[in-house]
Amino acid sequence: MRPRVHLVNPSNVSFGVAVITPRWLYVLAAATGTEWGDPILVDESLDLIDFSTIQPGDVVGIGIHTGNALRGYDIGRQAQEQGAWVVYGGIHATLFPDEPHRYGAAHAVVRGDGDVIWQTVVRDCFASRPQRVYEGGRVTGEDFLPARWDLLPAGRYMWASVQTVRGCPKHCSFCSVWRTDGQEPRQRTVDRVIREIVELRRLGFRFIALADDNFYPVTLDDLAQAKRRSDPARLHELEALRAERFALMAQLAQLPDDMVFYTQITMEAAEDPAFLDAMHRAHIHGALVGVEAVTKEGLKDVYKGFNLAGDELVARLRAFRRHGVHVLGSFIFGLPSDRSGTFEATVALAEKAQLTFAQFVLLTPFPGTLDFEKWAANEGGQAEPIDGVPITQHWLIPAEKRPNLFTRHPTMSFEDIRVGTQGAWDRFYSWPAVWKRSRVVESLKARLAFVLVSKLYRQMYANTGIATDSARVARSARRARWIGRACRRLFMGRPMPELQHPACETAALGLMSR
Ligand code: B12
Ligand code: SF4
Repeated sequence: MRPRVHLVNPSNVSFGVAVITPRWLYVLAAATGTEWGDPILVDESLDLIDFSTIQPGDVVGIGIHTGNALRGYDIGRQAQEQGAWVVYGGIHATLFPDEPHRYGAAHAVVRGDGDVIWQTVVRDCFASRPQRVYEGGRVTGEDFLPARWDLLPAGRYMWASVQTVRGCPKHCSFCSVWRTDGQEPRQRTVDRVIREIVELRRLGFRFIALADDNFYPVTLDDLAQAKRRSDPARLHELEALRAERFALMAQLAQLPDDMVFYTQITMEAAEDPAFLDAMHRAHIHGALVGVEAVTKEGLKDVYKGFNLAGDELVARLRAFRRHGVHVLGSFIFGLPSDRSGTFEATVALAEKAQLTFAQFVLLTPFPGTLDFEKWAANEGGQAEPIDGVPITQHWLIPAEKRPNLFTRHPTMSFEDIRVGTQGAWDRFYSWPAVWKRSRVVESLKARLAFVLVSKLYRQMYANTGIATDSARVARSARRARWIGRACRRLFMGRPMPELQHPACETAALGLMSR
């Protein structure tokens, strides 16, 4: 039989359905080309891999972030036993290119973007001469490949994901994006983004997550600073990036009215009413805003001085809602300045700021971040190893033994923080609170859908991530699977194979004139 290419998205928990498509899987599928037939795609957040599909001589590409690296290594070792060529990529492999060789039976590791380099890697493997490490680099916005959506399994995902920009100019201490993806925004060509979205809407996807690092890479303040510094070249560059964002939103606005986009954005967009209005017209009805902390001290802890605290914070968050953009506020617990009252105060602020959704995550020193470096150099290095694994390599500790929190807190115990965090989820997603918030939509059916989605979100992200007790995790995964199945239909629209858009016409004309 002809050797095949497999691409695997590892996961410790399979829900049977998933909220968002793992975009890398479908982008790498496009990068594979068709010379070796269509690649076989496995997303373990749906179903576990079946190793019997792997034949000797096949290529198995595994994408890992820090949280799923250990499962990825397990898959790699088993794939190698089947006689396959094993290749790793993704943010974790980019940060630690030696690790997959040591623990995951890697033949090769790709650092950076896979779009351009992947075919070379596959060809080298099939020729039995893979290199130890390949540098995929940071490809330009024009070179980002559109995903192979024709390979999507039907009815398994609620949201598709399309990327419009990579890189973020900020430098938050808990985030590795600005270091791995760079601080210079790489924006994709507008027509290419729209063509992918039209393809997805034709398939029936109404809900699309814009898998961007930061949808608002140029702030009004950046423009003012460039003007003040009398830096015309920089000013021109920034204005061009901003104009491109508006051009994209103008095209998104021409899509059917039933479409809903969701993105990730910094809070500064709240000061830019023209941008927020353009987002609303573009059907971008939701955005994850990294609020992180509700006090000035907390913001200083995470180098996020550009956020506001207290009542000013409430006013900024409400501005999104006033302009028709619902906010999923993201908060971090376990910061050095947090105290026992922080949990209640954060939920109270989230409610006052009229957030539609919220997530409360535990401070985790992810590698590649400033926080990690500081932590590893200080307390992390002194902590007792678990199962012989130093805590500074926490991702290599088996999931059931892995602590949920790593950073020692000056006044609270790990358990205090875990319980406080669980309490924040419980309070924000209690039945009465969710029912009250469901007023954001009108019909009874939509309100019920809102309730289901809120509960699903909570089961998937809170209980499976924070609970220390494995029975509770398993129960939550079961509930999420059940709610997920019930929700799935709510998200799909009527397929629109006839859908047209000016961006698609331009593409067709381009093809005819070639
Ligand atoms: C969209 C997104 C999400 C979405 C959707 C996730 C999904 N299902 O796809 C949501 C909101 C659900 C999410 C959740 C989380 N996310 Co997230 N997410 C992102 C984001 C912004 C974009 C990812 C994306 O789709 N990019 C587009 C694709 C095409 O790019 P890519 O994945 O980088 O893949 C390219 C290369 O890496 C490479 N590549 C990737 N895999 C492979 C494999 C092979 C074989 C090869 C050759 C190449 C290759 O080629 C690809 C094409 O160029 C990234 C930021 C980032 N810059 O990566 C964070 C990011 C991946 N998330 C992160 C985190 C921490 C999380 C959460 C843990 C947050 C939380 N506390 O709950 C959860 C974990 C969820 C989970 N269990 O997976 C971190 C990971 C850090 C780390 N060291 O691992 C990132 C980097 C953001 C950050 N702030 O640091 N996330
Ligand atoms: S957390 Fe968000 S704003 Fe901060 S550097 Fe990362 S992507 Fe940029």
